[in-house]
Amino acid sequence: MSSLKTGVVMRTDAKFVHVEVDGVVVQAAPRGVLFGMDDVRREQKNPVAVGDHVEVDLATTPAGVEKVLPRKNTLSRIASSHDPREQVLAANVDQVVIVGSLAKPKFSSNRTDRILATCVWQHLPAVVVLNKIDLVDDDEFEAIRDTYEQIPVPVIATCAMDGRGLDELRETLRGKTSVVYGASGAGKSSLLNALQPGLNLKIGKISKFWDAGKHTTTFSQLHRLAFGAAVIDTPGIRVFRPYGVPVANVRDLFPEFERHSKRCHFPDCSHDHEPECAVFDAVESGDIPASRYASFVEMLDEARQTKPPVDEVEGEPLEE
Ligand SMILES: Nc1nc2c(ncn2[C@@H]2O[C@H](COP(=O)(O)OP(=O)(O)O)[C@@H](O)[C@H]2O)c(=O)[nH]1
Ligand SMILES: [Mg+2]
Ligand SMILES: [Zn+2]
Repeated sequence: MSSLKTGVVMRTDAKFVHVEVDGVVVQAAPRGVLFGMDDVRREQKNPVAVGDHVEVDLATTPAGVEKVLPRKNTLSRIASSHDPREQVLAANVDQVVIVGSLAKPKFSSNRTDRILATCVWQHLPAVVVLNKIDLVDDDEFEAIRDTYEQIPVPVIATCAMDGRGLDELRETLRGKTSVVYGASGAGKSSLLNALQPGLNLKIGKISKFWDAGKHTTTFSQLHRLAFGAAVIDTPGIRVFRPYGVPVANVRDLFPEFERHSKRCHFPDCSHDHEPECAVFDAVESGDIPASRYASFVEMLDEARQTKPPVDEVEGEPLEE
């Protein structure tokens, strides 16, 4: 009988890949062959990611990850400003749940827009969760909610403290594999703990939020929730740069620009310097929120500066 089994990657750390095989999590070492197998993989920083379906050999000690099965999709970014390779944060996911706190830490439209743009690029459905609604007044909350609903993206308002929005969040997660992404301190662990008492994810202390480099979660981990959901808790990544977006495609990552862009004077208008740009006019008139346009311009500039990937072996910390 073959000792090869198929399993799901629950977590990766510096040494081991934690693979769920027949309901049990085993630690396995990736085989050398997985590094630099083909041109695609050589440009990836990590050959195995959370959510991957892998073949493991349980006959060796430690067990070995022999093969990564074809992926349905990935959530990826450029590894860091010093490492242009693709970093796969999760594979085989149904949606990305973007948790943004409305206060403490302050809501970041730039962070939210970057991950949303990545979801458009990678064809991943996204949901925005606006957490800590107890900390802001209605006007502030509604302005942010409207910005995302007009894209359109579904928005759920939550408070991990008093339970508002948790039923809606539970139904959104049920039956799916979701990446839960957000700033350190946004309340990801608090929300997951509230949905499943006993999960016992570590909750960050408020005083640590602004202490750069200190995060309670330092690796992505897949959790199975008893109501029938799989969630991948991600570390508090600061800068999310989508991988492999050509300059000409950046504008497509902001779907609400589309209905205006037909009226731009130039059919290939980049919406950042051309005269008679209908997208720019829409920003001026308030039809497109200025925060969205600012994120777009920043990502466009970044795409223009991105050099083609180079082969680099040096390890980089996950967070930046
Ligand atoms: N006021 C308020 N505080 C919250 C809420 N959700 C989380 N927090 C607090 O925010 C801090 C960070 O939460 P945590 O779950 O560790 O955030 P994570 O880094 O995204 O996992 C903790 O002190 C929580 O108690 C909320 O809805 N309202
Ligand atoms: Mg956390
Ligand atoms: Zn234009």
